[in-house]
Amino acid sequence: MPVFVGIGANLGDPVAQVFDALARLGRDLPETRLSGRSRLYRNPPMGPRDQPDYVNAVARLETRLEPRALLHRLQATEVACGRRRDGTRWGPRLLDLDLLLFGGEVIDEPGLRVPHPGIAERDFVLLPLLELAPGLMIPGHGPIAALCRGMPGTALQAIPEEARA
Ligand code: 5RZ
Ligand code: CA
Ligand code: CA
Repeated sequence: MPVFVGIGANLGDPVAQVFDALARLGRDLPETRLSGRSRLYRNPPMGPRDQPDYVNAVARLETRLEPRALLHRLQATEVACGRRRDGTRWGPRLLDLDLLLFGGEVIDEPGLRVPHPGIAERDFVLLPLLELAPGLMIPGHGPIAALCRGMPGTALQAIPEEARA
């Protein structure tokens, strides 16, 4: 099943955190393969503004895990990358992994909503998704290309890969 995961970080060394997360997604998840990723983008925080800029990217996975099992693995990966929840909603974090899309499925269960509820409003999710899968259909929202039309994208700054430490 093709799956898309949103990656975000804005504490510590966010670029290193995102690369660490990508490596772990490809290595530590059972019955799962990392099959692609977008570039990394630096961009200002949405929601609460009193926090550092984010680095965001989107990963594509191929998995045989069930959605709930995958979600638990993503949460375990957040913890493995140092995330500690302080109870603040939308606060700064070392790593945030969001299950964006699970094939073409629509899931609306406590703690598990797919497509991710914020997907259609967030340029830092949509533009990397467009880069990775330009023909993608988002259940309930339509083609990714149509969602990206009218998104300026000027807030997103692609991070050159050769700048990697
Ligand atoms: C967006 C919350 C709009 C409230 C959000 C990230 C409103 C972020 C991230 C960037 C958050 C959220 C959840 N900003 N803000 N990247 N996560 N740039 O997206 O990953 S908090 Br209104
Ligand atoms: Ca998020
Ligand atoms: Ca999250």
